[in-house]
Amino acid sequence: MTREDAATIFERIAILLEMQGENPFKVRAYRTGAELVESFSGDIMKLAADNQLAGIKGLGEALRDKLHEMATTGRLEFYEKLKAQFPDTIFELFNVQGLGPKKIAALHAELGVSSIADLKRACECGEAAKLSGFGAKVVQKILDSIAFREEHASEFRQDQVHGLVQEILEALRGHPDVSQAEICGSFRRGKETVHDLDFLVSTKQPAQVIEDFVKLPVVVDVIAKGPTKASIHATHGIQCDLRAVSGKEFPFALMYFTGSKEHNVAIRQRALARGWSLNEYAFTPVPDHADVPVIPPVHDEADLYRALGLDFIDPELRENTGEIDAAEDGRLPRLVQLENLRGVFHNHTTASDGGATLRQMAEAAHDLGLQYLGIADHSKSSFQANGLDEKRLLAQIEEIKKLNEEYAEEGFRLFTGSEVDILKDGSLDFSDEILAQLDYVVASVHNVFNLPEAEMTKRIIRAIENPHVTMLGHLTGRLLLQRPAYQVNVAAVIDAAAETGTIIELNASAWRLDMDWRWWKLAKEKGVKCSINPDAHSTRGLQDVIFGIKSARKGWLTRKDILNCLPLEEVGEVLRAKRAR
Ligand code: DGT
Ligand code: CA
Ligand code: CA
Ligand code: ZN
Repeated sequence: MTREDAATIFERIAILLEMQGENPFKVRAYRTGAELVESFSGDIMKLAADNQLAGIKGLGEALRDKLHEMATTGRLEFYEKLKAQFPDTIFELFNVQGLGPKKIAALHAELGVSSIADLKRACECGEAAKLSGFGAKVVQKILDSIAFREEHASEFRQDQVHGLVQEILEALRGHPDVSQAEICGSFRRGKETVHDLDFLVSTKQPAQVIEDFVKLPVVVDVIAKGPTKASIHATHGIQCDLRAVSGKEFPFALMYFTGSKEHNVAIRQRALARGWSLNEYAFTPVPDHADVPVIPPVHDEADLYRALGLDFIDPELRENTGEIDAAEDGRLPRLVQLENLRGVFHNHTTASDGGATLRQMAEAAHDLGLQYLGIADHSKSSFQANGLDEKRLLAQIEEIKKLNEEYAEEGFRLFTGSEVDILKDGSLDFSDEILAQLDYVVASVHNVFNLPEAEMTKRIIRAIENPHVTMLGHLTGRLLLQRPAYQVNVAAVIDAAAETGTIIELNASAWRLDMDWRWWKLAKEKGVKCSINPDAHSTRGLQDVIFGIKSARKGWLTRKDILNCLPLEEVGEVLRAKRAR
């Protein structure tokens, strides 16, 4: 049994116990256990098999025994018994907004609801509204959530496809007949969600490459197969298209299949104006066109753009939102890269709902080559996330100070912080006196999402007007493919951030990528800085910055626009700046 399987079982035990109304501490123990098993830095399944788990913080005796049983027998009797009481589809219900374990238990016990399809029926026929604690409003919220999920049923988040893309690229690049392989389409452009994956290879043996592609282990079924292209469904159900072209055609096909369609249309018009027609294989002179310039050789995409009088346009920018004019005038930004990050803010530990301790998070950040790690556990109103009260927060500040003494000689530093809840009226969950003791503060909305737009906008602006608030967390609260953004006037919030000197977070979790990339150009024009925050709930979560980097690049951002590209010596000054205004 893999550690992922074991973690999933712990997570599911937590869910099932919660449904049965078990004590919240017990439920949390399994949830923390799941995070820990997933992000543990050694081979935890081997340790479990050898009974070597004692002393690992956050893993009590009950969980150690269960992990041992899973590692040695490949199953867990306790879980098998627990889950026998419910059908497997029950777990789908936990992704529906407005439904918690209590409501799911009631739906299951009283109406036999055990899947999203059952739930939809129970809501539509009026039965669900009659249950205690439900009513018309709750039912409407459930139906809205189901509709939102159905609307996005054919899309995938980056975290769902990232590993698959690497695996297929590796297989293609390792093929003896393939000279070049790339991923194109919305994935290459760094979109927050994608419909399908578009692969491209250059080869002299297209038929053989196609034949081997459809036999890859990730292939679930073959949709279509021809001499130079194929489409398959891969694991998770995502469609993958492969096209095989010659080396000469490769740059043209790469540009064409990267898109976007709107970018392609504009580029093709530009080519036509020179008397060249452009398709996925080549430039060709337009017959009867006056003064057609000689077509220069094209070996790569940069040559292709150069032939049209343009600087190379990074794939993330190819959305026809001004990148072509900028490329013509030499005004394209030099986009931020992963290597530019020097540290990360907004991270959770076991003190609230994270799976790793302060020290484990710090070591993981240090191992990634970062110079600093900003902690920001939840505040007391986020009781479901075990938010810290004043006393626990002050104790954490002390703990961080001690760790910093240890880390000082390694040139690494922890910053004290809080992800403080923005309450309904825009006031904050901690007093100014408490906030003043922190290095930085992230303010976020975590409840009461259903305010009218004007009220939500006012609420958020009031929060960031507090001089102690360094940055605004996940601006719209969206969960990609699961929950829409709440109503908020983003442009007005950007103006207020500019006015107050508040940094806006680009939450790098693949579920959020919030603030959305479409707003960053405006924010940058107004002088608002970005912080790419992993919002990590485990050591592994720190690596989500790769998704944040893609979105930042899509938002035209450079190293200079991003707080956490600053070296340790300079970043503290910026954190203090707003308070000093
Ligand atoms: P999605 O929906 O997430 O798969 O988004 P894309 O952009 O990957 O779209 P897809 O897979 O339909 O097509 C891949 C690229 O191929 C697209 O970005 C641009 C190019 N393309 C597809 N259809 C057309 C078209 O009708 N005209 C032009 N100019 N380009 C196209
Ligand atoms: Ca695509
Ligand atoms: Ca496609
Ligand atoms: Zn949050």
